[in-house]
Amino acid sequence: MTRTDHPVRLTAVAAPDQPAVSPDLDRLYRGFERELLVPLWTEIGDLMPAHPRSGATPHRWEWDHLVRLAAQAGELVPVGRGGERRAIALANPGLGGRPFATPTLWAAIQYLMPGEDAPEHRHTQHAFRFVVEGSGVWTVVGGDAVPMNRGDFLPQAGWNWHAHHNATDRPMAWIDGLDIPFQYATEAQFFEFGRDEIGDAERITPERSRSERLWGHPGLRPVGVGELTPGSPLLAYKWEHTDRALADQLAVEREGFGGTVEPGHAAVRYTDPATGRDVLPTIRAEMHRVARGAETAPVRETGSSVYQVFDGSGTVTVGDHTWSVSRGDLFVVPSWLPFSARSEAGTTDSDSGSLDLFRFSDAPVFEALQLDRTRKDAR
Ligand code: 1HN
Repeated sequence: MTRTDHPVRLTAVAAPDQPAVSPDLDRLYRGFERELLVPLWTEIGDLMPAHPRSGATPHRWEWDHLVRLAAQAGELVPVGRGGERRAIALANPGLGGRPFATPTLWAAIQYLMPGEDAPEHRHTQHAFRFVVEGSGVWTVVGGDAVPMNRGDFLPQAGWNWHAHHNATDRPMAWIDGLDIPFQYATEAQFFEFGRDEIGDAERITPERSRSERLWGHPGLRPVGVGELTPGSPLLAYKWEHTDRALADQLAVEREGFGGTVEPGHAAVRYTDPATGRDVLPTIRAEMHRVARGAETAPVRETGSSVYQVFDGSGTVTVGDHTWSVSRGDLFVVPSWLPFSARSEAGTTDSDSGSLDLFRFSDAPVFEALQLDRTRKDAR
């Protein structure tokens, strides 16, 4: 290997915490380079910062731009073996053009044309779908066809076979969240192709999946179901339940009995009904409702999040970026940057004026490793 493409480059610099620059120091550094050695004194600020400094940048993607491009892809790009999915990932501008929304999380818009199938496969990456608009696609997980409708959250733990089919005459878009960047760093991923065609018995369009009929009753566990695989056995969390939980939480608060995160800010976490824990081993998912005129206090957390506006409009602040957001817009909150949200009063009388934010994060990883920290900043 020639010196110019040598993987280790060390430059002696004049700085108070660095050794004096001299020809001898330069010779020492060339010796380090030859032997592929890096001294801690040139690196410590980067390796051990006083607080998290994310490489990811706060960024917002506007939903109508994403949908327009996804619809063009629907016309031009077939979906089938190899590419597997017509999924278009958010690439954080701080992460070198990789299809990574944050250092640990993948987020994409996926688009399926009328009558199309996305072929069956499985992978170790944990995944979910969230539907901000539309309906008509069934995701078939382990042979169980699960309908996808606006507001539904569909977790899908790693290593389950899955395919999607659009049984209607309209295209449908939704978002996918996966722990791809995290698993990429672990170098522990596996992937397998499934059947090229899903069976006719699975190309059905039931209103409720088997999983929902078994697991979708609050506080009631089916006694006869045996050993479970990791992740939630409930494959769809329906909007009607999420909506009612948030509305009830705000009503209980108004009656003076608390129950919210902070005044005017209700939130629910999607949990595994068998364990009460997070819905996926590496991903936490929540829905937040900021009531009309309310504002959340700025919070910093280790780990990163991706948000999608489910309904309403408002203003969100991430570090020193502030954006106006409305239905479908996505944005990222990198580690340890303060985040706050404010709802905007609705424009019509029928509009509740609240801002509903779907959030997913890598919190289960940080909690398992005892790296989770939260700080509420003064407003
Ligand atoms: C995948 O399997 C899906 O099943 C979505 O819908 C996005 C991104 C990378 C690799 C596999 C899906 C994906 C993916």
